[in-house]
Amino acid sequence: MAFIEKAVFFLMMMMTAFQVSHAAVHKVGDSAGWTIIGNIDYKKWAATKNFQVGDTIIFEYNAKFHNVMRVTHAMYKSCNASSPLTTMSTGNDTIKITNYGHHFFLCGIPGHCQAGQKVDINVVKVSAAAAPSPTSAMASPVPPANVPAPSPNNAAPFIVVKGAGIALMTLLALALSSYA
Ligand SMILES: [Cu+2]
Repeated sequence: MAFIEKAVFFLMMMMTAFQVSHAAVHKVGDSAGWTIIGNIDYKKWAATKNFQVGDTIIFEYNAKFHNVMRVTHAMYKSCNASSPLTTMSTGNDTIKITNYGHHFFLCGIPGHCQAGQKVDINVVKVSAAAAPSPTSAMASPVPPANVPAPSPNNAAPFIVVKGAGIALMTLLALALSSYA
C-alpha cells in the first residue's frame, strides 16, 4: 500500500475514533430546564442519563428566579445553601464533567431546593470494578471571562487532541512530499 494511502487510512481511523468518543451534552430537566414549576423530578431525570467524563451539563433557567450552587453531599441532603462550593447565576450555566463520582447541585433561592430543585449527577466509571467515590473533587464549572482560569484538568484533553492534530499534519505533509 502506498504511503499516501496509509496516511489517508490512518486519518479515517482517527476520525472514527473521535466520533465514537464524542462527549454528550445533557440539559438538566430537558425541555423544562432548571425550575420549580411542574414539580420536575430531577432524580428521575438523572436516572435516565448515562453521564460520562467529558460530558457537558447545562442548567437553563430564568436568572431572576433561580441560580445553581454546587454543594457537598451533606448540603445537598439538607438543602443547605449557606456555603456553596460554587455559585452560578447566568441563567445558562455550563459545567464540564472532569471526574467520576457524584456532583451535587441545588438552587439557592430560599425554598426552591426543598421544593425539589436539586440534582445529583452521578458519573459512573465505565469499568464496573471501581465504585465512584462520593468524596472526590467535583467538576469545574466553565467560568465567565472575568474569573480565573479553569483547573489544568480541563486543558489536558485539548492538548492531547492538539498533539494528535500535529502528528496528523506531519504525516500528511510527509505523504504529500513523497508524492511530489
Ligand atoms: Cu430556584
